[in-house]
Amino acid sequence: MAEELTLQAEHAASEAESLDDLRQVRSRFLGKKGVLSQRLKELGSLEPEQRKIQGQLVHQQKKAIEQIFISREDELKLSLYQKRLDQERIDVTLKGRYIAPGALHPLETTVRIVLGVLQRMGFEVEEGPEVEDAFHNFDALNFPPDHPAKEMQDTFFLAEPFKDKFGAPSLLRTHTSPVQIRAMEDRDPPLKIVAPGKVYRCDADVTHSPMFHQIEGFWVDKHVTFRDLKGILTELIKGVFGESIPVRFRPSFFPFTEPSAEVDMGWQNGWLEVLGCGMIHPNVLRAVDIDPNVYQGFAFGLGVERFAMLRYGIPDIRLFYESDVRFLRQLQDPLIR
Ligand code: FA5
Repeated sequence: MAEELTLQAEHAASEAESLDDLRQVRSRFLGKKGVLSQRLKELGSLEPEQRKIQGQLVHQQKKAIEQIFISREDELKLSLYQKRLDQERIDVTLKGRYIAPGALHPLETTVRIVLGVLQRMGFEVEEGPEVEDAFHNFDALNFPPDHPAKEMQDTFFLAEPFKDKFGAPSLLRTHTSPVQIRAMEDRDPPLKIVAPGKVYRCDADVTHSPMFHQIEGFWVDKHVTFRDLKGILTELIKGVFGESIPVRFRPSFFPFTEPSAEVDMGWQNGWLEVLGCGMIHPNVLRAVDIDPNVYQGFAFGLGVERFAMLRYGIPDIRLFYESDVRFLRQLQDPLIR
């Protein structure tokens, strides 16, 4: 009878095809309510002499059956492992699939080149929000209340619920100059900051896009002069386009700078405007509680697309936004990361 139970256990264990099955079968024999526990309990009703003999037998049997389950478990584990090895085998002789390496967009490359030159001259990089209020985008920058740039035709105003703190609708910033205001509100001079980012205007043709990128730069300190502006911007343009590029400063007008200038660079036997600049207007400093009798500064804003078009010789600004890899691949700049 004892032999029979061991044979039954052996048979049942060998039938179990998974570790789960095996666990169930095992508890039928060895569990708390299993056959062997039952047998051990029954010993209680035997005579002491008999109990001793039977007890030894049941214990031996229990050991043997435990061993059966341990062996079967090892066997199952090994076969499952074998199965996994077969299923998950990788063919190392198979040729790898080609994953094209990514590359920076030419506009990003251009931004990094410009920032690199300015960072080497001590400018810190900072960013501002693309959704602005009229105060930071216009008023604090000394735009008069009726300035045409504020009109719906030129500026994208946002509908509810994007109201500024005065209840006026927010807008998509039309230039990066509001970063000047935010930085000066935030901290006292000296400030030497460069701020790249997206800007938005209702404007679209081969050289104008409704979304484009600008890089703002400004330096406010006690002794910043127009001479610093000229020197730094000349260095910037030569740093990006090469030493031999002719650079010209031409008087211009911006509400937030006085005097103001536009910078042209030599291009195809003529001149091409690449950025606006000037000495920060005293009213702008006053708007952020900086005393214009103590501090002065200069600021400039350049169009990234314009720089990129010149650098790569691209005739149509819209090519930058079409994500055509045949175009983008031609402009890869392996040195810029
Ligand atoms: C400004 O936006 C001034 N904030 C620049 C400035 C900053 C002046 C600080 C003085 C001090 P302007 O509107 O000219 O200026 O734009 C600057 C540059 O952005 C232009 O020279 C041009 O390169 C580029 N730009 C303007 N509009 C577009 C457009 N729709 N698409 C692409 N580039 C544009």
